[in-house]
Amino acid sequence: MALKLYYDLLSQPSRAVYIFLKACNIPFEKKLINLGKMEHLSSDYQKINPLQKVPSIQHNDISIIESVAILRYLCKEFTVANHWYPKDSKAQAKVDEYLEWQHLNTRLHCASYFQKKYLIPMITGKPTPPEVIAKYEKHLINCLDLLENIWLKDKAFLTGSEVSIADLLGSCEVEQVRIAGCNPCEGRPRLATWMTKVAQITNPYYQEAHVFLELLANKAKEDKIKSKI
Ligand SMILES: N[C@@H](CCC(=O)N[C@@H](CS)C(=O)NCC(=O)O)C(=O)O
Repeated sequence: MALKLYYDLLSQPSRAVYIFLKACNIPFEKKLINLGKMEHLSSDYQKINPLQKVPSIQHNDISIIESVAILRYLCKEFTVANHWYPKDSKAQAKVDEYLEWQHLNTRLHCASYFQKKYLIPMITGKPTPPEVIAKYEKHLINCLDLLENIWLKDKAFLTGSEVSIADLLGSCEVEQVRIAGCNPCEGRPRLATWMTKVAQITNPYYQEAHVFLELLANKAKEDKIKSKI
């Protein structure tokens, strides 16, 4: 069976896998699972991903869920440049360090901030109380500062001098907070340079995957300016 990717480009890990497949020239069939239309909750999709989340892939006789597992599988199963997930144990362990860390850090704090400040109020029509947003913002700021001052302190990319799957997951996750009106790069020059580099290396696909996000982020920026007038 040809490779199939089940995804929604509003999902951070979906964008990372989508950009990776495109940047590595791996042919795949696009299977859009529209989160806004609740398509991830259908019984058909539940057979592919019992957790009813995106992304997932199907390849030959296997379905794989979880973006980290998917990206590692793709790096082993297809011919891709070594820098994405180095074969050398030491270099690979450096990429793995970030992949393990990000679940309870970049992923948790960027996604939680996005959900509390933007997604949940948008769905329910009820704004999150400012003191609750402040709590999530504190965690977010701490996490972005760790990216700036620890992970990117002395390296061009999160885990070394070359781009890896860690950078794709990281950058797609950080982009998401822009929809909620946060500029993650403000006061963080290393983060800004790093995100620009990840985009440059994977363009035009990075841009393509972020078209809708850019629209939402620009709207959030305009709303912020208007609220100050
Ligand atoms: N750890 C998973 C996270 C997957 C995930 O939470 N996906 C979100 C979109 S970013 C989703 O499908 N949410 C739908 C829901 O929870 O109902 C991964 O990295 O693939």
